[in-house]
Amino acid sequence: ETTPPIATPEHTVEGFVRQYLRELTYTQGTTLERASVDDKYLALARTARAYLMSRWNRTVTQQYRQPVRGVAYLSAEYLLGRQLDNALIASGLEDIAQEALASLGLSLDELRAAEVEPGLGNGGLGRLAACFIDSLATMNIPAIGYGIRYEYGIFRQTFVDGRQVEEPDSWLDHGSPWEIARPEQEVEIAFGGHTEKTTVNGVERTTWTPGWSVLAIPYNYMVPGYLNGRVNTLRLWSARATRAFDLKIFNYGDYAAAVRAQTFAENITKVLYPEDSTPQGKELRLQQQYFFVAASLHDYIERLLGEGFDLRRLPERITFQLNDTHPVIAIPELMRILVDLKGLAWDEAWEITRKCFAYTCHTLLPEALEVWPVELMSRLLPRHMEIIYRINDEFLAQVRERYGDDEMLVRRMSIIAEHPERAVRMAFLASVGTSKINGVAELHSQLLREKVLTDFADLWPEKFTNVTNGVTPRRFVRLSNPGLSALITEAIGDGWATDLERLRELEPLADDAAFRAKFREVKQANKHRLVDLLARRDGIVIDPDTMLDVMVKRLHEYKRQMLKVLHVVSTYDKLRTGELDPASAVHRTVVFGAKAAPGYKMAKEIIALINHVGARVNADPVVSQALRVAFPANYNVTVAETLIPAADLSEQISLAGKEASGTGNMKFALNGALTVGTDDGANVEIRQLVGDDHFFLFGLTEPEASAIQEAGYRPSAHYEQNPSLRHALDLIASGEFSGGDRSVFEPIVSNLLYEDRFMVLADYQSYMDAQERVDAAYRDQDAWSRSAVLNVARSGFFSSDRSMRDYLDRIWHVDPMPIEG
Ligand code: 26Q
Repeated sequence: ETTPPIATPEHTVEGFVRQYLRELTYTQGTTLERASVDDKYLALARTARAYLMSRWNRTVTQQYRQPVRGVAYLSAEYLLGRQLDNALIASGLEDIAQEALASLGLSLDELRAAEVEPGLGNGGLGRLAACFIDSLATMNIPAIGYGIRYEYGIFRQTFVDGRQVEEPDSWLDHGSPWEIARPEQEVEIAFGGHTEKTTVNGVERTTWTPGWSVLAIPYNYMVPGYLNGRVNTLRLWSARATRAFDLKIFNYGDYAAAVRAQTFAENITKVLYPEDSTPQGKELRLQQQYFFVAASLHDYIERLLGEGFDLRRLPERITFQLNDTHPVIAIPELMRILVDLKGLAWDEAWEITRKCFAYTCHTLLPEALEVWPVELMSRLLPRHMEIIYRINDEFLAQVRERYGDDEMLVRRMSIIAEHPERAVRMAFLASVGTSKINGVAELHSQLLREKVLTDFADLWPEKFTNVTNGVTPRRFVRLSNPGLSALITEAIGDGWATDLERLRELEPLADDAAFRAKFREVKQANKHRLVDLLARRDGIVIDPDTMLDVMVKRLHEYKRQMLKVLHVVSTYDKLRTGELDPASAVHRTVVFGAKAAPGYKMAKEIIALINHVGARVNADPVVSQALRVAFPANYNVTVAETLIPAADLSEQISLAGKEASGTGNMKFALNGALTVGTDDGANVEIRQLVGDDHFFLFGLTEPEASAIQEAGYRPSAHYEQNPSLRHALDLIASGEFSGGDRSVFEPIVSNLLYEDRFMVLADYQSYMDAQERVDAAYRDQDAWSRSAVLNVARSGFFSSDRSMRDYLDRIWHVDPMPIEG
């Protein structure tokens, strides 16, 4: 450490005020009187950052070129959410900041609302990565996250006539106080061109002459541990044109055209792809993947390990954790580095490579498995394609050796698919090129072994393991539910936010009427916060004195928002016809939040249907006494933080065997919502932990669903046999929700009647029955809050700290490294 220590601003209101005014004056270049809200927010962000800066430097210094084992998390997505509050709670500054701002006549609430969240992810997978790096920092683990600095994150959703319209998310427009660019640490990334074989001293070598290249510029983000003085790094890469482009500018004559050509390179990190289940095989997407992975491997090996490191020892130092198949091109890239650039023998390089990588799978849907056409891979990454072919040849030789010449099996297991076109199966490459493969919930890991990667699990049973997902209690309880947090601390003391199993100590309090009353007060206050947010943000009016029934997640047929719609429509019908009495029925507000991939037609139709049903329900003077629907546009992490703590009922209703894990389900349970859910993903574990009496289970099990599919599923049979279901579908088909136009929702109805891939109709009655049990349970508010408290007390397992412990024990074998001083 050669830099003289610069004192961190004092941890007092005066210290905070001083630093704040300094930032406002010298960085923002303005005065309190003149400053815009953006100015004031930016100065506040920089103030919080200043408190963390020396801790960040200390952490980085300790990690840099030190011989300790660490982990590098490779993810194409990080759905971080707002940074300000997290920085403040991590450094114990919330109260100080509040007071300091108040003394300047400013409101923390107003300024925090000015932050645009970095939406650099689609949903579950990206948010999981954000939770994991939070836990790693809080647990003092030497870790770095690598990813992509998209200029445009997940699109902003608006509704026009109830239909989704996408708008660009230009999140960097208002300034980016949380990132620090390190242009001097740029990495050049090559694409295209051709390869040549040469023989040097009898040794065959391959050289790759690329056709073009771009620069990867790193931007560092702080990942503060919770109250532990540690700040890890998230390093996101941004694409820039190389100086070769600049040179051409001078030689070319056509200056303007040459400058325009630069934008070609810079397109690589322009936008996050909004598809999250049916990858489109787009060239730019493969460019993004290779771009960030190649930059990250180079950065780790050349900068963090440094000169003179013996790469044969690489597996002793690092595990590269592959978040789904998106970064799997790292496997041939490391082979290229070791063999072509560092001169290691193929076999030795392969052993190192396999030991360095581990792969997490996040899906069970066959259409979600990434494959890249060989034609594309060969054109963009010719050397990597050769390496993949050789990996495949040697792997298939091993298969033949083990099983004999079973050509069916060989074709099944080949990394290269032959139909419908020659393509690289990325999940297979990941299975062959890593030492561990994990699913994200018990059921998912089991189905992975039995249904998706069966042949690989048979060949290498010891490679397969499970790590059930988790969520960070710092953001999803401490920060988002201050009321519940205070109640918990009052009851069991602090420390629970980093040791979430301690919530068990709340169990006896479930039987304490006074505690339950306080719990209900907190829930009610959270509902009022939500009422305010929806009024302010969306102009939506909701009644806090109703059951809050929430389904928030990406829109997918397998997640079955349609099932929830059918429940709403059936209830509407019953209230309208008088079968249900609006005065005595349990009053519900059903809240949806969901974005559809822009090209996913059926998903967008379902969004329109939800909005149209909602409009009809809310406009009906009789029905709306007992049932209302709210669908705020642009559901994101920030909305989740207010919505989840207010919820009474959590909808987790995917067809069994389709949702890998789910993580929203965990956030709701931790905030004291009860779940109505299928036996799917992590719901299984939630139910086991909270107990059957405090969870509303319904629906087919995975084996039952599979058996029906195999025997030939006929959805229309359910329509024919079930009058209530028939009424609901007929009502939708009749034009009731589309101004009498029968054609609008016809595609949805006929899809359900004649295809229904995700068995909505098969689970309809069971779901309706479960909802009746929900109503009955809700009528007894005291019993309901007892269940809610037990949900909180028994959900400590779902902390992402526990997930990290499992990764550490089962996969990474990395030790914590406390920061001294
Ligand atoms: C791939 C190639 C091209 C374009 C896009 C993609 C792509 C992007 C995102 C494919 C998939 C995703 C995201 C998947 C995802 O979020 N999966 C969810 O992961 C969660 C965390 O493990 C689980 O809880 C959910 O069950 C799972 O659906």
